[in-house]
Amino acid sequence: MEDGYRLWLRYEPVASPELLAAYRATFSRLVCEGNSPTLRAARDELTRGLTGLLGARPRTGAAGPSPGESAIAIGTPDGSPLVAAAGLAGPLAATGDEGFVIHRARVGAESVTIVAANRDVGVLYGVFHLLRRLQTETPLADLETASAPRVKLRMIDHWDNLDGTIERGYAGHSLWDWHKLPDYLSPRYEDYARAEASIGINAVCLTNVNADPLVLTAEYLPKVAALAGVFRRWGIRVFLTARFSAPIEIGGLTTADPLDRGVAAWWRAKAEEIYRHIPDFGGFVVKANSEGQPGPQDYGRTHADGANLLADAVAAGGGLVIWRAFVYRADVDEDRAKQAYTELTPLDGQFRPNAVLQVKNGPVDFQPREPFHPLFGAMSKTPLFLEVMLAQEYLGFATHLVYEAPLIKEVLDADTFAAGAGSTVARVIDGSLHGDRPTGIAAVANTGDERNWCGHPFAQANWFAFGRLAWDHRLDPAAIAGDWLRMTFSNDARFLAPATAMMLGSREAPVNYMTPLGLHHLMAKDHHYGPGPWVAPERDNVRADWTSVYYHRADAAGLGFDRTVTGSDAVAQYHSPLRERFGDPAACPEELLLWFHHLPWDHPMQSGRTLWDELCQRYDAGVDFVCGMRETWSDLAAYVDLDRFEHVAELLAIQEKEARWWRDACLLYFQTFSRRPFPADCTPPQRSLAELMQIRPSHVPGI
Ligand code: GCW
Repeated sequence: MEDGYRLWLRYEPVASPELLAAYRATFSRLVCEGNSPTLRAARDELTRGLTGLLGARPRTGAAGPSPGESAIAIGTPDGSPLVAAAGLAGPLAATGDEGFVIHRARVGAESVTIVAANRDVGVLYGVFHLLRRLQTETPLADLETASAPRVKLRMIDHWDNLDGTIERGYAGHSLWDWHKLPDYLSPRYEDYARAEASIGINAVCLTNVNADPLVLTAEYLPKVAALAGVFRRWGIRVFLTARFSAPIEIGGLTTADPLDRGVAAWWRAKAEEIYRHIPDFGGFVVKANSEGQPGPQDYGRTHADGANLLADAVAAGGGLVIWRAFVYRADVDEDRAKQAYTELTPLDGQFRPNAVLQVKNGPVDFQPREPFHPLFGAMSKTPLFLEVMLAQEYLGFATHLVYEAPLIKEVLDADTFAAGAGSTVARVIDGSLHGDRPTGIAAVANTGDERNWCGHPFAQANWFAFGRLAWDHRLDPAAIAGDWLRMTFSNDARFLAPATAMMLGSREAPVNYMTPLGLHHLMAKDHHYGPGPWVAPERDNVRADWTSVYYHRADAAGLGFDRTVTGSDAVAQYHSPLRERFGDPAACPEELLLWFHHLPWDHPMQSGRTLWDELCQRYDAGVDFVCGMRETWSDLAAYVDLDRFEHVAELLAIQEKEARWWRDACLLYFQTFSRRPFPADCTPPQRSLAELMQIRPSHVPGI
């Protein structure tokens, strides 16, 4: 049964007879000189992959080639005489610690494909790269390459709780079986690590940022060490979340004040204890003074004081502190979209070299579309990591097919203008704009213990695409989708063209059926599943910046959040020419219009329609796209196994139902302010607003 467990590492037999013959002749013998755990992992993966793809296990050992056959050799110049003799010092010099070179050469009388790297982990990445190229039916002539990652830390953040639940997890329970660790190591840990390594992920934070200090205790550290022990040979370092008040909760201190000597000593001792268990421990990820989490401000200190306290503790072990920039306060009346910038920019230059700020793609919270976070243009002296979310908290959970690579790419390519044109977010995070520093990108995981890892078969594509973009942010989302589809389903061109088009349009669809034209944060309270544009502070007894009315500001006059100089002036947090562009309704990109402006219902849009009519049209377009995806998918039955075909088809049916739910709820609600009829070409909602407001699903996952 095709249950999706194998992800994109299926290694099904090569379908093209010509390519199969060519590959068989080229990769008939496998030479792996050297014997580290990582090299063995690379060798075993290559054996497994070639065996599946070519239908025959490659021969190993030193025996010479049979006529017409040739070898594949993997290794480093230090560990492999064959690789050392291949004369690859030049190209290898540019590939650093993790990159690799794939080169076809004659060694003596033999023709050899060489996967070479400076370090074993680079060999591992080279092997996965080569296998991907074979899985996607690449001609032999195109296999040569040299590649190196553009950022140093490529990280997956799990929001997994120690009780096995996952905050914002929609694919089952946590993969980490804390109860049975460290004695029982589920085989799934290894499969997880393989999957991460196959896309270049080299860091994993195991625990939720809403952190439980228990994970830092003597009871749990051996469990963490056991997972780190599995992950290590796959090039993955483990991080943990640190609850800022841990010195009180598990240390017996009376304070967690970052400037208190006893507190600093406690964190140093704790870090030493962790390093005794996990010598390559990556460091701490911290959410502090945000959404009720404790932090340095509880003691009148700054975020820099807090980050530096922990950075000093892990410095001796070579660790990092990843301090999240997702900070905003309940007791402050400033536009939430502005608060992180207001809070953190004065601290630029005050962080230790091993402290970094991790910034979400947008200034509010992983919405279907946001402008890029203004902090990316404003902290030139502080290393910034980008944080994106693979779990679809605001993108329909695991029932909606949404390919997120275009969203991630949109923020990477966004120009901050911090040092003139071309100062893209990608160049801020890869260190090329502001100089050498820790560089990184992180994603909130979308995995769980469901058999197919991610819940929706197509959600695997987001995990895959994130890894690929983390390795090289210049990659094209279409090319990544193509690779994933080929590896996951089929190399058949008749399948690939429509399936790729479906994926590429699938991000704009939820933007349209949930929050078009720059609207944001219209979801239901708490669980965030389904629409809730009516959520309001008094009505729902919740703080203002957790409501929808705070963000959409609908009234009889119009719709949208005025963030220009006449409103919250959030535009001032962007450099020229962006602040002028965003600040002028005539120049502001329409997809961000209502993020920055409150506009009359009859505001003229580029299409010639009024704002109200355009809003209706966008909501409709979102639903229409989902209907189109259902048609496309049903035409592709011939290329997909029945299990996955039906699974996706049924989920698409749910998505259509939910897209209509979103559209109808939002339009009927906004109509109470616009007091305008639905345009003639808009499908009228079937249910009343009152009925839609009654929908209150129980036991929604992921809270
Ligand atoms: O998106 C919000 C989520 C919270 C999450 C928070 C964060 C882990 O609703 O569940 O908390 O972001 O990023 O810290």
